[in-house]
Amino acid sequence: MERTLVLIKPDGVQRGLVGEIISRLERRGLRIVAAKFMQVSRDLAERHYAVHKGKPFYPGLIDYITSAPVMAMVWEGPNAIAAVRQTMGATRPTEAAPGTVRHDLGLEVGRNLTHASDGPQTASTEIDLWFKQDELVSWRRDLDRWIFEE
Ligand code: IDP
Ligand code: MG
Repeated sequence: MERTLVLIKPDGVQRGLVGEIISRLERRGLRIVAAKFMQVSRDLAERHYAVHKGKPFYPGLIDYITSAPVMAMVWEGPNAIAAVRQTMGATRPTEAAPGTVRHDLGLEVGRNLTHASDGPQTASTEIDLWFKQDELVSWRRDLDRWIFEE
């Protein structure tokens, strides 16, 4: 079972799309592990996006992610990292496939609604950056055997 960090960015929160995006992940069959509604500090934003430091869009990206609250979450499931990135769609909404969050709900790369970890190493680092161990809830759903082959 894989875990991945998901953020509903300030535009998703401001536009009232938190429920819609969570609903898509739930319906996909992924299981929520942690959630926290929070204002992101500049320090956390800079650590989260450290890999993009120096790129032209970096200052705008830090302003964007700190501009209003976000919904930070951890989701799990088989191949959860790839599954969540697939549900979110390509980084640029106009390149994202129809049916994805970014295609269906967005237009601009700088307002692309969500973040999702892009690999096992980043997922692990990002989950540790955003959540304490005791904020992660290990649990089972009665429905799991109808979603997970196990
Ligand atoms: P990802 O979120 O799909 O993993 P990354 O390439 O890791 O995409 O970029 C991180 C975030 O930076 C994007 O989600 C987007 O919000 C922002 N971003 C990336 N490229 C651009 C750009 O060219 N202009 C403005 N913002 C960008
Ligand atoms: Mg990324």
